[in-house]
Amino acid sequence: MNKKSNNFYITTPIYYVNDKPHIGHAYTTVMADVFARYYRKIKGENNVFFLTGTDEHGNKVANSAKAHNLSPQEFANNISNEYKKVWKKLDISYDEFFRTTDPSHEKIVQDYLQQLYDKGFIYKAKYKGLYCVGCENFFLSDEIINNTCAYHPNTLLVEQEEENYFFKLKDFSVFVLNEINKQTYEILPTERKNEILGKINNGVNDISISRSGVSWGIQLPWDKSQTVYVWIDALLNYYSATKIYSEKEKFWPPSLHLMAKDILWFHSLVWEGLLLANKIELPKVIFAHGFFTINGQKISKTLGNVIDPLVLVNEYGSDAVRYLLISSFSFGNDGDISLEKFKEKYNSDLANGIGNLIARIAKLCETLDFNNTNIPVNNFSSDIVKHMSQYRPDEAIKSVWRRIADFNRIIGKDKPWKLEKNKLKEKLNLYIKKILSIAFDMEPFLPKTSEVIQKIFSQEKIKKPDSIFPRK
Ligand code: ME8
Repeated sequence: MNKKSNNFYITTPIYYVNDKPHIGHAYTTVMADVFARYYRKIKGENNVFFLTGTDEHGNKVANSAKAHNLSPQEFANNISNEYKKVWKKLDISYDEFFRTTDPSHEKIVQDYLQQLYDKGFIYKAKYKGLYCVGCENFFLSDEIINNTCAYHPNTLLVEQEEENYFFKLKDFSVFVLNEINKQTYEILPTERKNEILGKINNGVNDISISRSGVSWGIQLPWDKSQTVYVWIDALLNYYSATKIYSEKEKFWPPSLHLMAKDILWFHSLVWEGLLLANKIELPKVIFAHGFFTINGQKISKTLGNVIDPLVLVNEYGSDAVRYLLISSFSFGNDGDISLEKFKEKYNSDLANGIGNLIARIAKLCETLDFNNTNIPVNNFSSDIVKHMSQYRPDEAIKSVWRRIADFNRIIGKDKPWKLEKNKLKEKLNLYIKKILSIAFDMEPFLPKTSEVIQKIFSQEKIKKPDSIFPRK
């Protein structure tokens, strides 16, 4: 495999289709979109592969389907379409949308596990433990709070005892640890990496890779009475995708797996164990961002505080929602979402910030009947490059907004409307160059606004546009 490859392969988790997407899913997917758009500019359109999709098997999905009186497949079709609809509204530029019920994936999973079985890395054993169907995962006693896991306070753990097939994760954890220490692949942010290292050093158990009591899943090729554990099926999507879609094989290994910290363990150890066992090169970076609450509470259907991204997009527009999500939280840390704060930020940063700046400059140009000869800028400013290379899209967008605030201040100080005509022309040329650079820097974050600004300020006769971000 070519280490110096110019390719960039970025993934989001594939989301469960037990319910419609909420703001947490939107956050990860918008962030992944920012990276994909950024690297398309840096590396070229054809050198980026942005994958998202849906995780459709397992009891969590089967139970929801049943509650809606639909077959799991019908229900999965509906919800995965919901995901596609929301991503379209948020201008998510994914290259492929993966579904684990794709028959080509099912075949790849079966072949993959058969290989591990033939190599002797899979064995049969009895397992008894407390299971959270919300996470589709077993929990150890030190991770349990009031008979629930930390992420699903309304879902009681149930005791399950089954005879399953197990993957020898414990054996491979030593090799994974070695790769982490060699920095062959990175877990970010560093605090998360240290947590994972601590957990591995505390001892790793082998992991069950099949279920006997779950019918909605991929059959194990060597024992048709069992289905593949939904997490194993799901993780393999990242690999399957490079085989299923045409001309994607060159993208292996993944450059960046993005997710929240809730599923980091699966992505930073289990996934690597499965890959090492089949001698497949490991992903480069696993990045886990924080987990969000809404007004201090866990996002939960039962609590009725779920924010539908579509409602937000209808209220503010897609770029505004993207901006609010990207800039409101430090990438990697937990955060709290408040609709009131979103509104304040919308008015101060978008309506008053960029909206005002565009209007002021365009109006000056229009009044002067200015002859514009500027052409769009074609490269990112050094701040953007620095922050993006450090996995800080939040800092990157903040640096753009600092420039916007400074710019508004400078115009106030310059008082260009008082300048004589020739001096004013000089100033406007300078302003336009600056705003075109801001517009280019904005593209990965606010693609529509970026395009609108570039259009306005590349015309020969600049006209003041209708308000881009009307006050709310
Ligand atoms: O775990 N804050 O799917 P899932 C931040 N199917 N991010 C959040 C969030 C919150 N409150 N809630 C959800 C699964 N997310 C598996 C993944 S991948 C091989 C299989 C985002 O639908 C975040 O990215 O429960 C989190 O990791 C993911 O949704 C969990 O999505």
